[in-house]
Amino acid sequence: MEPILIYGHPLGSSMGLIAAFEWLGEPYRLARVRMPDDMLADNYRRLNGRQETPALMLGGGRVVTETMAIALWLEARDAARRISFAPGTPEADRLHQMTAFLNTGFTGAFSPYWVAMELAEPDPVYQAALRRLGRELVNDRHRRLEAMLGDTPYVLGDRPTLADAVFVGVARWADFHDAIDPGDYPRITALKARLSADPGVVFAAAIEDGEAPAGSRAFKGHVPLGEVLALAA
Ligand SMILES: N[C@@H](CCC(=O)N[C@@H](CS)C(=O)NCC(=O)O)C(=O)O
Repeated sequence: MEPILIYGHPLGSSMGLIAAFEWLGEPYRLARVRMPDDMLADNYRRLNGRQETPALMLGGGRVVTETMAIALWLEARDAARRISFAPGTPEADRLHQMTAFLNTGFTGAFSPYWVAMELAEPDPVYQAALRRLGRELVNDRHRRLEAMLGDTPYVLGDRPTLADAVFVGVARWADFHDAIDPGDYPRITALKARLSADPGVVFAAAIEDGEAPAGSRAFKGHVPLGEVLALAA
């Protein structure tokens, strides 16, 4: 059975993992989750007890959750080293360091914005404070990332890797929340522009938008969420 990536929309971080599957080029399927509605159903806990996306369904009902774990699963299958580096090398260490930073501090900085947006009852004073905190945290993490990036076209060199995949799904949240001035971060802004023109990312974004893009040799189609949940039972 091909692995099935369970991705969330709209604006899910998992969009970057769809691009990673495209870059890897190995057969895969997708299952689409409307956030948060589909994840609130009790049976979704079979896939992820924390009711989050992404998740990866493997043969025999085995499920891998957490972006970092899915990225490592992809790395282990990347024999041709298309999206990763040989284990034990300084490049592999740098990939893990960058991916961890992007999946923790960089992603987590947006939490106050999401809390402000998803509050059950409006509370303008609290929401304004959350947005202020979010802006500070997001800009702090952007400053750090800007300093960590070199003058290479992608996060770690001249080709996209798993670090770019983890970055691209999340980086657009800064624009959605109007959290940054793009001119303050020229390397990040150039990286976002380059990645948004990348064929794998264009494909992933079209899938997320509910389109049926052509041109992928690896993507073998969608599986209804109900069928994936049955596999996990
Ligand atoms: N630590 C998890 C976090 C995943 C996460 O926060 N996913 C978001 C979507 S990007 C989610 O499912 N949020 C719940 C919701 O939207 O209700 C990971 O890295 O996979």
